Amino acid sequence: MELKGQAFPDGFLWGGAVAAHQLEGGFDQDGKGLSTADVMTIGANGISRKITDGIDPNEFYPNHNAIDFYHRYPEDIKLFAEMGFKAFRTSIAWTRIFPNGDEDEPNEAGLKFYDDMFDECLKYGIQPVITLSHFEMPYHLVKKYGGWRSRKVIDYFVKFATVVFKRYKNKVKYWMTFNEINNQTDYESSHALFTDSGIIPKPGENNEKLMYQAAHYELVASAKAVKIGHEINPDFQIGCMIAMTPIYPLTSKPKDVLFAQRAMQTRFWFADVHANGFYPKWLLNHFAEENFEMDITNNDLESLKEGRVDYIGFSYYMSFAVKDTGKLEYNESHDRVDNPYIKASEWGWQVDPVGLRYALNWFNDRYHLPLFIVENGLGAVDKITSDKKVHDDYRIEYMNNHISEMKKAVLEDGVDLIGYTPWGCIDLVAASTGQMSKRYGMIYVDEQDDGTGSLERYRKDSFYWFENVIKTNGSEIG
Ligand code: P53
Repeated sequence: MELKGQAFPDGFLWGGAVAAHQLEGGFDQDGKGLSTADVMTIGANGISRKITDGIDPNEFYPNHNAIDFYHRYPEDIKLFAEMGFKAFRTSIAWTRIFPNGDEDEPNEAGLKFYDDMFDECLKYGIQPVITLSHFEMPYHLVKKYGGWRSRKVIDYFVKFATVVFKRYKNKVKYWMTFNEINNQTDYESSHALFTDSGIIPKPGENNEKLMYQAAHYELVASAKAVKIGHEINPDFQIGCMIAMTPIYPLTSKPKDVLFAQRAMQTRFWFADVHANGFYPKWLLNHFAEENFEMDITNNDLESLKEGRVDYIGFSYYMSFAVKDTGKLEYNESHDRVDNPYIKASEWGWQVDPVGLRYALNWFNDRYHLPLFIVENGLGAVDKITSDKKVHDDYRIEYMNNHISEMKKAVLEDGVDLIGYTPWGCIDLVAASTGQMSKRYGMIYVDEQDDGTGSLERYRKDSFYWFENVIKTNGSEIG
């Protein structure tokens, strides 16, 4: 099929994506409480961020001020409107609404901030697309309850969700519950359990068991929120958010293929529970095999059934590969191998546009639900010229190649895709490293890793390129 000249379906949601803690700053403004993102220091390429016990005055915390979207959002949203955005994905910082997480009443100043910011989007016809928990939760819930170790946190989350669903029921249609809930599959990494679940494992604890229990509570909380959301506004579309990294077998050796299949099951069972409303049997068998005494009640199983998601939101940056290890259990922190057919980014992320078409078809075949690409992009070092230009042809190439594969999935394969919101449409603080220099944006922000800089915004070459993609509804992409 000749793709050039054909447009995406009418109403396709082109836009951009960010998360509250990575761009807002204002970490202690207007009653906001401390969040898990506020106790993570800066790292570097290959060097993990530290998680400190509260705030250490000798450390630098890049999320505290981030890019100051909290005060500059009118200017930034104006730039998004100039690019032609139809949708803007961000998250609500739980700690602006419930500073400690366990209060009875929400913080009005925090609610007002999102009211005003959403109005600013709607003024330009930009739909806010909202994640409820994007890699952050009140730090108080971590200190008092151990984060998502505790079943109690389900109620606090559901309360938070209910308050914001009611407040914004006429301003927001598309919601997601937990960002990249499946990132914690990498439970041995230094902070996947903390960013997803507010958990700091103690020496001798079984991280895998911790991960499964926390994920279970989150899935129940998500399902309860979905059910309540639909009662508040039946038009709500409430999705999950999965970090999609296809996992390929390194060769066609049957044991490589079988292992890759189990690796996919291990990384994506979260989506099964979100979409199907029940646990896959292989996983229940695994819990029994490992003697994980999981706290899963009959009421929980009922909730999971009643709160199935409306769509699958997912991020797509890269693919993985694996080969037979002589056992079937996949350990994400150890079992990945380099794919010889793929080049990696400067940060070691294996860039694979074809994998996006594969991912779209995989989700479509498995769940038969609408899909929404809510993150995609290239983290790269940008150079700004003396006349304030950024010639980011590498970013344009990355996006062009991904949109081209996405177009094939939609127009040739018939995948039902709601929209495409590339990550970090404006430069912001990287989640994994805390760096500003790992830039994704189409808008350059003058800020360095140490927080210095004027915070001025500049349009990159990719800004004008994406503006044209949106204006032509993708019809010039081949
Ligand atoms: P940064 C790992 C793998 C795939 C996506 O990531 C990931 C991560 C965690 O870093 O996170 C998502 O900023 C996440 C965003 C994040 C973005 O990808 O580490 O939802 O918050 O910023 C890019 O380069």
